[in-house]
Amino acid sequence: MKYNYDIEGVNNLRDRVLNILLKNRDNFISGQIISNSLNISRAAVWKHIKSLQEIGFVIESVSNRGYRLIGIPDIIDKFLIESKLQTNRFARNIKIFESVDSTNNQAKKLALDNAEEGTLVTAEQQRAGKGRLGREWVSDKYKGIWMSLILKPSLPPEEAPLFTAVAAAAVVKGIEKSTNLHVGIKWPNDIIVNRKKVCGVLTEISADPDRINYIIVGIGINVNHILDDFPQEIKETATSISIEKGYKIARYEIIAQVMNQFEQLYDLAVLKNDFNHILDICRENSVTLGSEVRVCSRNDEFIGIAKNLRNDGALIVIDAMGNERVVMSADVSVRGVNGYV
Ligand code: BT5
Repeated sequence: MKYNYDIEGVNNLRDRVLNILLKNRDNFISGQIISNSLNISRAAVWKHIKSLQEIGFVIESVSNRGYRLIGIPDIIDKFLIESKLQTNRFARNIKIFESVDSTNNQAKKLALDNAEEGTLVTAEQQRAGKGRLGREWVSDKYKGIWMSLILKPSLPPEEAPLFTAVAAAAVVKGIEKSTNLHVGIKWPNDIIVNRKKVCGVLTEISADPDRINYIIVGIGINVNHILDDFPQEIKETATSISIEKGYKIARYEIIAQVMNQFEQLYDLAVLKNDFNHILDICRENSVTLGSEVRVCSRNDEFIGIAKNLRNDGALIVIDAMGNERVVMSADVSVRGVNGYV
């Protein structure tokens, strides 16, 4: 049998041992082969195997046959994410926290500290996860993906709202690729499955009058929650990927696939100035277009039919008088007239 140990770019020894096991997943590989290929002792190989087992990797060890990786824990691990990344820049620099106030706040600090575009901040738990307009985002430990991406497009600030559309399109495509689950977009920032919210996007912008300094795109995806994990206030309106699929899903794979899609769509938008493809994905997967919606802003509320997404990302709604109303995303919530969607 030919063993595969592509160790390029993997520096840490534990990760290099893991890389070999991953590449030969479900097959035995001898301790001697690992030790020879990494130029470390058999005892050192054993030490790294034990440390991987301690963080939840299920590795079988059989004398005369060696080691076999049979289970990967659901941890957010840099190396696991990288093993599925196909990007050049996005998530190549990752900062992982066990617990933070909000990954958007941490990303903002890094952006102010000159972090490069594509830097990703993730956390196992947020103690003060943020929704739009000061609302709370429930971010339980180990259950979901709470992450924020730093973008620095050379574009004027008027274009910034379009990046919520880029994120929504990337999430739809990324979830589909990693889990085969088809999800829809409730304009502008909710990702929906079976009429319930599985993900929310919070885009925060720092800009001068003529240019964007940075954009933080915060993405919260409910992954391994069961219904009882949600607090009473959102039990009726929230769902998770595993509730919809019926089994648990590895979060690292979803993170990587969302980043893969995000970079492709972002490059199309920013380098080729083509937002049309992204808006088409949003239109095709919209659960808002064609429906009767209630638009609520601070000083206005009306009911109408959502007609189209304009090229700048605004929603066109026809009100009861037949007038075309342009709804910008900044300060409104759009509800179905008979419930959440
Ligand atoms: C959002 O706001 O949907 C944006 C959520 C963004 C969360 C991410 S997580 C990583 C990053 N760091 C942060 O601090 N935030 C971002 P909005 O459209 O305002 O929706 C908020 C409303 O959704 C709340 O008022 C609840 O009704 C509901 N909600 C809260 N937590 C939820 C959850 N986990 N799942 C589904 N619905 C939730």
